Amino acid sequence: MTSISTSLRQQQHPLIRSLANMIERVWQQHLDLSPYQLPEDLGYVEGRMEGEKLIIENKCYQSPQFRKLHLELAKLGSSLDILHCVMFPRPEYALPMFGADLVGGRGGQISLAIADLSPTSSDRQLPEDYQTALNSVPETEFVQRRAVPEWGDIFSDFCLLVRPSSQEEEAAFLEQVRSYLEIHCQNAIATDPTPERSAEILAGQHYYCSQQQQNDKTRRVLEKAFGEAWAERYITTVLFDMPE
Ligand code: BLA
Repeated sequence: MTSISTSLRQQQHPLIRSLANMIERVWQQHLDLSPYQLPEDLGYVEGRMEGEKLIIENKCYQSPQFRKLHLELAKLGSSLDILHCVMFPRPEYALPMFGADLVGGRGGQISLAIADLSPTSSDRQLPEDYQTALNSVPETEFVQRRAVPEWGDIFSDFCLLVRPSSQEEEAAFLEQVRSYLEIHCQNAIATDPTPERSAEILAGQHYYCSQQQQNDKTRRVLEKAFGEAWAERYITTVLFDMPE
C-alpha cells in the first residue's frame, strides 16, 4: 500500500500527520486490505472557499471484516486542516464503528479531536470484550473536554472528545486512539460472522450515519467550497453512505 499523498500530509498539523500515519500502520499490521473504489470523481477534489483552496484527498480500503475503511485528509488554504476516518464493518460482523475527526484551525491549534468506538447493536452497548479492553486503557486528564453536540447520542461512554492544549495532550490523544484502534482490529479479526444479526447491525449503522449527517459544521465547509448539491452528495456517498 502506498502512503496517502505524502505531500498534503506533510503540510498538515503534526498531530494530523501522526494520526494519519498511525491509522494506516495499524490497518496494515492487522487487516487484510484490498482497494475500495470510491465514486470516480471523488477521490481527489479541489474547490475554492472564500478565496482559499480546499483540497480533499481520500484513501479507501476494504477487508474481510470491513466494508469500507476510509481515511480522508483535507486542507483549506492555511486556515483549516482536517482528518476524518470511519471504519464501516460488514453487517455480518457485530462490530462497533470506529470514527475519528481532527480539525486544526488558524494559529496551529487543534480545536477538535474526537475518536470513538460507537455501538451498533440494538441495546446501544459495546460488546462485552470491547468494554473489558477499553476499561483497561489508561485515561488521560485533558484540560479541555468538549461538549457532545445534540446529534452525538451515537457516541459511547469511551468517546474521547477534546481540545488538546499542549504537545503532551496531543501525544496522549494519539496514544489513546492507537489503543482504541488496536483493540478494534484485534477484536474484529477474532470475531465470527453472525449473519442472523445483520439487520440489527445495519440498522445501527444507518442510525450512526443519519446522526453524523446532521453535523452542520462539516456540511457548511463543504457547501461553501462546492455548493449545496455537491456537499449533499459527498456527505451521503463518501463520508457517511448507508449500505443497502
Ligand atoms: C466538528 N467538523 C467539525 C468542525 C469542522 C468540521 C469545521 C468544527 C470544529 C470545531 O468546532 O472546533 C469539518 N470534518 C469537517 C469536514 C470534514 C470533516 C469539512 O470530517 C470532511 C471533509 N465528524 C466526523 C466523524 C466524527 C465527527 C467521523 O466526520 C466523529 C467520530 C465528529 N466533528 C465531529 C464533532 C464535531 C465536529 C463531534 C463538533 C461538533 C459541534 O461541536 O457542534
